[in-house]
Amino acid sequence: MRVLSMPFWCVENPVGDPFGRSILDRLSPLEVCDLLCAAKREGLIELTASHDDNLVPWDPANPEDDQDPASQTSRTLQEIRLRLQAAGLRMAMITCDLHGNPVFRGGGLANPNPGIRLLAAQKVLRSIRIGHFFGAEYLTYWVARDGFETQFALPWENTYRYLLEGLNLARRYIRDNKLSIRKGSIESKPNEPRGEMLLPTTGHALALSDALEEPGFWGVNPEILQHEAMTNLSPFVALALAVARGKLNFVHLGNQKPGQFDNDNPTMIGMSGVKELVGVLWMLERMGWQGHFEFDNHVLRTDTAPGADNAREIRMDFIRLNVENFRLAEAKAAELSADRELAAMQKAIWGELPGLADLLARGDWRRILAERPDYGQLNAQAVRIARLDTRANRLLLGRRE
Ligand code: XUL
Ligand code: MN
Repeated sequence: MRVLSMPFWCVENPVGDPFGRSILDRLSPLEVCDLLCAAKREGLIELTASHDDNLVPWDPANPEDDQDPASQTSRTLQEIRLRLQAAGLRMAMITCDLHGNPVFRGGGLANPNPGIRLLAAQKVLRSIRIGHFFGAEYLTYWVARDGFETQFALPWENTYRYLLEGLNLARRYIRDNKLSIRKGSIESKPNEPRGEMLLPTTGHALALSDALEEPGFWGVNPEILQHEAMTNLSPFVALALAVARGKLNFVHLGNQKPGQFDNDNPTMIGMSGVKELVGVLWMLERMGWQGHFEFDNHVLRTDTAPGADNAREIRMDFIRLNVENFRLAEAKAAELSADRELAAMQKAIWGELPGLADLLARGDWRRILAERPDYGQLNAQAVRIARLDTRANRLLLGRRE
């Protein structure tokens, strides 16, 4: 069974939208922490994650308040750490919120204004220290407000250099100070909150990661089914390429109607997504990827109601529903992996010519040129994909025969 993470921000979200205010009562960071600890005690999750701002407020005039043991920031962080430790819940990932504070409305690490880039850099370094305080392994950079609405607003000749400088700085700070974070993670998104974002897809994030000072430190955490599907891309290519490059850190998980705004529906809640998620789990298992899934979604706004009891119960229910849906998909993926009939159908399509596969893998062009494959026989076989998919559908819908 996969290890699962539920972040602070998903549970805290009181679910307002651009057309209406929040309905759920707000919870303090300590109250959110207590719900996450209860979820750990129930055996639902093993890990959590947070933005800096979900834990403690940021004061730009005092960017090192976390270093002062007497500060309110330090006291709150201490209390959260004590509660997490008592529940055995690990903070796996820290990410710097560069989207909420209005000063970052024109961008964070890639903001064209060096004064704002400096504020962003100081905030990222503080987030890294907070992550280290909790023993976090991952630092996520989500592209957030690094983007544009009009093409003439950005100094394009410098824009990606700014991003590289900001991320290289983060890596150097972690290395020089021997901090707990062992991987940087880049999360792409095509739009929202900006009209266009600088890293719209996982492919863009992977390409940028290779241009950083220490490419091996950096990987990605695609958000499926949301971020890629917002522009009708497939989660399979994003994840498979990231695994093939050895750069899939973890997966952000929710549900999405393809082509829409960032739905952030809970896992498998919505009109589609069941077959996709089962397929993703089947594929990642096949590829031997061992990492964890982190929910990144929120309560459906319809499913909220005001009041203190609702504020806790609805959020706990939200965690339980995410986990239940994930485990359903996971069990189904295992069933598909174990199905002999499906395996036989795949074999018929994928071919059984290990000698030739090895020959191609070795890449010796002389031997490759010397072969004479049987074109007639190869061309005479129908590629029976619809039949194979029907078998998968039977398994998905519970009709085994
Ligand atoms: C926004 C999103 C973020 C990141 C972390 O769409 O996915 O919550 O995952 O900042
Ligand atoms: Mn995300």
